[in-house]
Amino acid sequence: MFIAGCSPLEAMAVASRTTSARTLILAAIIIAASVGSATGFAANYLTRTAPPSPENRVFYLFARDLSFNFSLTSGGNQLTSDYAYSTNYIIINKGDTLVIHFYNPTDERHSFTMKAPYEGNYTLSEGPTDQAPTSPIHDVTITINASQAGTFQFYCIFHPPQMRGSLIVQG
Ligand SMILES: [Cu+2]
Repeated sequence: MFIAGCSPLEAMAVASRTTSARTLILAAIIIAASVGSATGFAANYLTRTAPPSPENRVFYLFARDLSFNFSLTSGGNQLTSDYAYSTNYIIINKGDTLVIHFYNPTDERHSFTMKAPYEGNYTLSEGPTDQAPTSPIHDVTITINASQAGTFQFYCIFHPPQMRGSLIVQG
């Protein structure tokens, strides 16, 4: 640092004062931030309301045929089918009982599969096809007691990677 008109000793003193001032300002910012977040935490804790009462939540989920030519996809984004679920997110609260009515109106089989803690694997045969246009549409009712909060994937074992969704259990 060069300060015009100062001896090197005076310049060092000025530099040191500048540093101290900076340190003080920095310390003030850190303290303000800590007090602020502590206050925020306390306010959050004090105003926290009771968790929502458990509810029965009923969802209708469908296997969907998106009807595009998946063989035109390529490279790292290549798909092996054009199937998807009718929704990618199911959001409930911890403590809820989730009832999913899962239908397969498509011409291929599909599954609703989850790993622990909501482990399950439900496969539905294909529904009406061109060859059998009046064959029944299969469905299954899946019940999940949402005892653990978090985000959990559900997926079809036959149509990765895109036939999947997330069950979000808010804690
Ligand atoms: Cu599938």
